[in-house]
Amino acid sequence: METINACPYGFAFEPASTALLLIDFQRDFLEEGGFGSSLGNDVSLLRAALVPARKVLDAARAASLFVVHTREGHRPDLADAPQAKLRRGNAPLRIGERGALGRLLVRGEPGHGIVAEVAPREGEPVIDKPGKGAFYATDLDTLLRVRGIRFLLVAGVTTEVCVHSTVREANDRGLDCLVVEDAVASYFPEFQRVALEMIRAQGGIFGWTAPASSVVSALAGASQ
Ligand code: C5J
Repeated sequence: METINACPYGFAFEPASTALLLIDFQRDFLEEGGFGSSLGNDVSLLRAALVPARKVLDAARAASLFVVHTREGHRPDLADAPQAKLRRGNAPLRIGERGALGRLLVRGEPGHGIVAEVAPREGEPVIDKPGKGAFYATDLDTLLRVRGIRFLLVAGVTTEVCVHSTVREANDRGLDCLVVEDAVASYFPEFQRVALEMIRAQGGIFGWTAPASSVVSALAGASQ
């Protein structure tokens, strides 16, 4: 077992049973003209997570961890998008409508792609998810079970939406989850702070948190 210096206490993990999950690092959330900016958000707040996330990704690859990427989005005919989700909000553009990065949150459009900084490598699964949680209507659970994964390191966007939904679902499936504090990001600084607090409160009610530097140190030890 290896240990990451984490909150609320050390995160013990076995590298062979650990996956790095990179959630929705898509142009639609991180670039101007995508879904996030169409809602009036400042995408630069999310881009701050890219350098720490890349460091964790490099360390995870060097330690031969199972790396899985996710993307939020819908079929081009929107048949998998609930009306409630399509109707939600009062933004000038809705899911499926055309913006500067193509149709918002639609699979195959430029905005749906993962940004270059943390792009998937050959052999790393990419899970297309229609919801906020990465287990809902996907085969992520199967992929993790087949590999015998018991520990998840989590990076991605946004902290209080897709990261939280996924970590809560993973926790209920019996996985120990560590959220990398500076490799997740929110459009709302206050939500970022509180979302991390919520994970590790009450003795780690549904997970652990640690900065990328602590995760990278532990993974460097694991890859020797
Ligand atoms: C949102 C996500 N915020 N990936 N999606 O709509 O967090």
